[in-house]
Amino acid sequence: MSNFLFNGLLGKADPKSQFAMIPSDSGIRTYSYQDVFDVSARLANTLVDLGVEPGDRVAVQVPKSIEAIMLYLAAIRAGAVFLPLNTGYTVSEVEYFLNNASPSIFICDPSKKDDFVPLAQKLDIRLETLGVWTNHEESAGTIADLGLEASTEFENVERRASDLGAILYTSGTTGRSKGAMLTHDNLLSNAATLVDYWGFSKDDVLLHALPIFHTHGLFVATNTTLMSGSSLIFLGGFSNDAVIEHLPNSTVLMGVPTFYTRLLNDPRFDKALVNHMRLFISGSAPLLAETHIEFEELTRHKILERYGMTETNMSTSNPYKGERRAGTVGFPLPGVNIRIVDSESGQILPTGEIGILEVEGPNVFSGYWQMPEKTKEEFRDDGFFITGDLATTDEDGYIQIVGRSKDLIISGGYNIYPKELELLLDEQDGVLESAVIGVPHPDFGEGVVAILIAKPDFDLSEDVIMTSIQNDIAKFKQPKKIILLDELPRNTMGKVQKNVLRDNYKDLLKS
Ligand code: MLC
Ligand code: AMP
Repeated sequence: MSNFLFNGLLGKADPKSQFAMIPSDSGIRTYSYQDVFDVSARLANTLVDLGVEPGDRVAVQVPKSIEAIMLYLAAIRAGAVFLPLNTGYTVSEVEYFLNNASPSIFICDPSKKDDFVPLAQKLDIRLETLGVWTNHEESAGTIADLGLEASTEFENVERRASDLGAILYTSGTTGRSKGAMLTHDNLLSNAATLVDYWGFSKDDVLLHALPIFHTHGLFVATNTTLMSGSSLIFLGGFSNDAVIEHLPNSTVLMGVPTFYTRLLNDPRFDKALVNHMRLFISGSAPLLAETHIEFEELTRHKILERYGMTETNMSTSNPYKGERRAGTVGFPLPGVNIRIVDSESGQILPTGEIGILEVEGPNVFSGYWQMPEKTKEEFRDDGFFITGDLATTDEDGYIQIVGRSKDLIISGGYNIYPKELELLLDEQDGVLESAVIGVPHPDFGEGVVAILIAKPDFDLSEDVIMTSIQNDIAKFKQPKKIILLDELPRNTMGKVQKNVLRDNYKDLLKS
């Protein structure tokens, strides 16, 4: 039967071609496209046997593995909605997502199963596990074990373009995360556009070092590979050692800016290592023009910067063939409409002025899961999505992202909404109020700093606060530094002046 996304991604795949090479401490495994069909069918059968029905959410928080990618494809084949969660989220953060999305199954890391049993019982959600497969003698979790016994034949559940394929949660300015609903067409149309725009062919080998619970590593990197019939070198995560070891056998690297700044700081990373490379792509956070220039000076490669968002997939890109301009995110992708408007009036602004970037096209999501009001607020009546990013265009039409109207910190490509951390800090013993800001960080671009005001007669300490929040919020969202002040700077309206705080502490994390 026709399954819009699965057929679109794999309809032309050559079963004999290699899909992935997976290096690990226990050796190298390979996956052919035939394995992709077989393993995703086994896991789809397993999901169905466990009671997953079309439209059900399949929530997963599992370590990065090629089987986790197969689980994504299996959920799609079974007509379900894939819901990946950041592996850094704590049990209490996961509780919110499971409560909100009410999946029929939650698949976690085998080593964390005990932590989740009470939660799964409380919410009445089936709990299964999937780990990294390192050794055929050992279990890689219940889903993998069941999959081994399941058939490699699976009749895909019919899904149309407008059916939901995935929900990815993005934090919100109010502190509440929202589930972005992505349709089969959102994902497939964007993959098709990127394959074409970036010149992917079956000869490409993409070095995959990104996490696979976000748009970048899951959809941009993986869907383009599948759709072009190319292959992956699939790393468990980013490290200079692994990337430098595998670059010689790769043709494309996709990364967040931190990948590039880390590589530039490594004396082993030089022109000879990457002479053969076809393409370096950066996104998810601003790539400093100086990083772009330094990279070009060292390697003669111009990093191709693109811009996207969970809600919109990829919206703009520097050209593959034309000039890639440092400090810009290029042009709207084919089929994507972009406009820059005045935030108050919604009027389109003349070239060169700074306004809010709005997007419309087949790439744009269909709304926030069970939040019709929030969805309405973030769309214009004519269907344009209000990104909250501040942008301008130069005289040649290159778009520059110059800031954000939303109170958001992007650290190493991960989004952190200050409100979420402020709400948690305000609950801590002795805290009167807090303000959370992002300041320049040499490795992550921006780093989180929390400014706290103590209640009268309370002595706050950075250590005590850090210890008391550690089980409630993912490590990457925790402050890199806490500052204790007597009061927060406020304007005449009483609003906290975060710009003053950002300026006062701009050098705090620099070294
Ligand atoms: C790790 N830490 C971070 C962090 N990553 N802190 C803040 N921000 C981050 N991004 C914490 C660790 O827990 C650790 O804490 C300390 O910082 C040092 O960690 P590390 O070992 O140096 O980090 P590492 O594991 O190497 O990870 C860094 C990274 C990773 C950059 C490789 O963060 C990463 O893979 N980022 C990619 C994110 C991504 O894929 N974003 C796409 C979103 S989609 P301690 O105290 O234990 O030492 C999207 C749409 C689009 O945005 O357009 O693409
Ligand atoms: P997320 O919600 O995790 O998908 O993050 C999306 C946000 O990342 C966007 O709204 C932008 O603020 C930011 N972003 C993505 N790509 C870029 C880029 N190339 N330059 C600047 N910001 C970017």
